[in-house]
Amino acid sequence: MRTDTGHVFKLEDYRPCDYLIPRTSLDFRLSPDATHVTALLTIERRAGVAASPLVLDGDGLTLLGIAVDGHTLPASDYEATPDRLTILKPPAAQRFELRLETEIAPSRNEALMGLYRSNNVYCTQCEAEGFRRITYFLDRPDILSVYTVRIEAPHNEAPLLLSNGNPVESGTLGSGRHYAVWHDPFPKPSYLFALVAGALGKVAGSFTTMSGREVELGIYVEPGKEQLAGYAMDALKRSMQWDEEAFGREYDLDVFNIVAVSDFNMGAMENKGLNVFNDKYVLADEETATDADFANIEAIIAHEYFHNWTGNRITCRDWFQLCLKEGLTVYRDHEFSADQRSRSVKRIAEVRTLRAHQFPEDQGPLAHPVRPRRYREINNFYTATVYEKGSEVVRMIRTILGPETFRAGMDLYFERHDGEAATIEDFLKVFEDVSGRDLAQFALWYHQAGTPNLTVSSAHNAAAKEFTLEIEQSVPPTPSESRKRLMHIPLAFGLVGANGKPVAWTAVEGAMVDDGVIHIRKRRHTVRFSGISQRPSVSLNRGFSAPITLSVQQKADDQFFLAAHDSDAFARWQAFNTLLTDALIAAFRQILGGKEPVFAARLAELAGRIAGDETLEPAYRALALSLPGEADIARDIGKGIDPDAIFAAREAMARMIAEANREAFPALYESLADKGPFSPDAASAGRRALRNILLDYLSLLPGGAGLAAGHFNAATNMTDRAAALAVLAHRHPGTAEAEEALAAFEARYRGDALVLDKWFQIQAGVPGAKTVEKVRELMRHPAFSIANPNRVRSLIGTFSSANQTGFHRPDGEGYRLFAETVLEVEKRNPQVAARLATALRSWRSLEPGRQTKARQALLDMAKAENLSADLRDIVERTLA
Ligand code: 0A1
Ligand code: ZN
Repeated sequence: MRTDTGHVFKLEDYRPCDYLIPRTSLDFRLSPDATHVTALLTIERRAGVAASPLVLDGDGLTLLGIAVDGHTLPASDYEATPDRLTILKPPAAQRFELRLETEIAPSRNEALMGLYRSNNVYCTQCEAEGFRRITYFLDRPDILSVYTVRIEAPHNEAPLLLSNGNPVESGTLGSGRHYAVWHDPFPKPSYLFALVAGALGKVAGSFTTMSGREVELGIYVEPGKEQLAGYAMDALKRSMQWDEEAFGREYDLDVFNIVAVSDFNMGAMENKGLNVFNDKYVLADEETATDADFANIEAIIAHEYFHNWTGNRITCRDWFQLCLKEGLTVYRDHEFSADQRSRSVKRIAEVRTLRAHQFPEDQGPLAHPVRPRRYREINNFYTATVYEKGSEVVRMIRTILGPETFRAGMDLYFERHDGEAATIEDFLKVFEDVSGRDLAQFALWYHQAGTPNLTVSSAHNAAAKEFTLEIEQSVPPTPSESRKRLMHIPLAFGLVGANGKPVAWTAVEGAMVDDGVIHIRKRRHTVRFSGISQRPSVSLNRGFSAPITLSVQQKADDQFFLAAHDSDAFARWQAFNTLLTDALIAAFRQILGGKEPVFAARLAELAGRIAGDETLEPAYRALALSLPGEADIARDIGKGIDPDAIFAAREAMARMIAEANREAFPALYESLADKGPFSPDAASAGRRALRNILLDYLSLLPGGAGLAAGHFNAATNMTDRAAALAVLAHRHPGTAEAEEALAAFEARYRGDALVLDKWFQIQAGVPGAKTVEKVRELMRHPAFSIANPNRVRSLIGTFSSANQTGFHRPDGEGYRLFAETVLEVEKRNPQVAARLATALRSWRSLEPGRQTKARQALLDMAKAENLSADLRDIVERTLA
């Protein structure tokens, strides 16, 4: 484990390396406890650079042998530590061959970085800095090398031997051993290196590219699970097709392989030609996966595939540029899913995710720009800001330039930078070049942290037939950036007349208004629309054109009107959601002794109308009916958070909606029952989603537990079964119905770890004080393992990030369990521990009693001995 060196990496310190490694040959003799690695590196001194020591990165390595140009290097000519190899006087020649031998123990690698074993399968994870745990190397993304990899292992232990690129040779050796050689002709950074070896089942497919080349596709899974990989294969083919159509991007190797492993720190990894996946994002059928799982699989398969161009063919110059590949690739996978499913439903889901994960990051101690300028541990920058906000920034470029110019810019990007390690400046430049525009102010979206806010008020002057919008921008201070510059915010909007139709204006002044977008660039804009005789309602940030918060002075009547009539589906959903949030906040304040009006009855009535509106997609109706989450409400309240009061307010609102619609909801619920065989398509999933949210409401009426138990018992797919189980466990905890269903679920899926994760998750999410003890008990369940990231995230991750009343138990017991467990995980897997620890990032918004206890938990973690760089970085920034 790397402990903290305290070193801070800075963007401005970037220097190209004096040396390059144009070719890399690796030879692996696999063995669980002693894998022998021989690396033959062609080292080239960059033209014009004087001879200087060559310093290679390592991490926990032992050097067994070293030779330069075939001659063993005398000990006086180099210095080797576990973390660094320095060749003191490299040969004077421009080029030389360096041969390195190291030995590693994959079976003891619990950090799951570098070469490790998962379920007896050898696999690698090298992003960001895992390659240096395999051999000494210039382990940085601007060192592009052509790799040839030879793998040797006993045939019975590892019948399958995979690496990047195309297979070139394989054969048997004496004493039951065999080998395979792979060659990847595309120069790549070391973080994209991959090796997989073991006994795996294969699902084969093929794809003919737009230029007529056949690509062999393979998805490898645990033997016996092949029938669960069909959906992933289908998603892969659709992704390949879509990237040709939407971006003109064709796949470039003869084979494309995906391997599913059961121990993985993240979702998946885009290694060139050999993607490695968390099996949770590959394996699915109706019996074991929910509709949300199917949608995630489709999105992540696409994401990793799309990286082949955005990330692999064009990679990042340094890790500060991470959003260059991640933000852009998330944007691409969002567009793919929008095209495969319902665009408006997808957009609402994206915005909910952004608000749930990125907004709290931006508003708390871990805030950082989409392109950070500093880091201590790069692993901690795989964040919602880099990924999700990074994607929103790309989307804004498209909004500002229009679809054709955006596409021309992307084409130029691929043409200009193919084979390079590029920067955000390179990316912005292509759009400036194709559009002739200056994007300097826009570039602040990459450089400045914090969520901008727009305050908007409006006025109508009937006599002058003039409608005015007063818009003011502000960007809140964030850690280490107290003064902010003014941003360019593309604000899509509409003026809506009393008939629900758009209102036209004859002239507009005060801001550039173009194609339904107001371009906010100054602190204040007074935007005057002339020729408007009746006061319109204003629909703002349509389609969520900018990742901002809005403070709008608008009458509740206007909001109700937009919630029923806005032609922009996102804005319409937003109007209703804002009303719900406002009412929930008012109720929260009432619970704490205030007196604020709550429009509950009117909202309950509107909820009923939306639920039954046949002109709306069921998936959209389901999203509208799902109340803002407890954390969403807390975020909007901002400070003095008492999660129990928020819970009570939300519960009361749900009951009110259920009561008000007790006549209509049952019939609607009945009418949505699945007819015919299961299909994971978006329309069927939408109907299940609507039916399941109706079940949630109906379960609050008399006889509700029985209804949910019936739903559970009659379920013919995991979506319905898991939804009913959650309703029982969360709405009726401790009842016979809930206990029986939990036991039945456990018995049915005993032995299927991925499905039992849902069982852990549902129980970790049970609201209330008792869940802390339940989580402790579940940590002793035979299916739980502290070494497996999926188990840890299901139980501890859900408890700490999705159970407000349980985790924030007033006596601090939730925090204590959390801190203990994070430290326990940390001994094995610092990355997973650090990510878990971010659950406390909003501790300052809690009411004083909880705040003190949460802070204590952070201090307890901070004072633990030998803290990893990963966890120390998170804990210290959170406390700062
Ligand atoms: N590049 C991957 C995410 C990823 C990052 C780091 C990892 O190391 C444990 C693994 C995966 C993606 O964006 O999908
Ligand atoms: Zn990615």
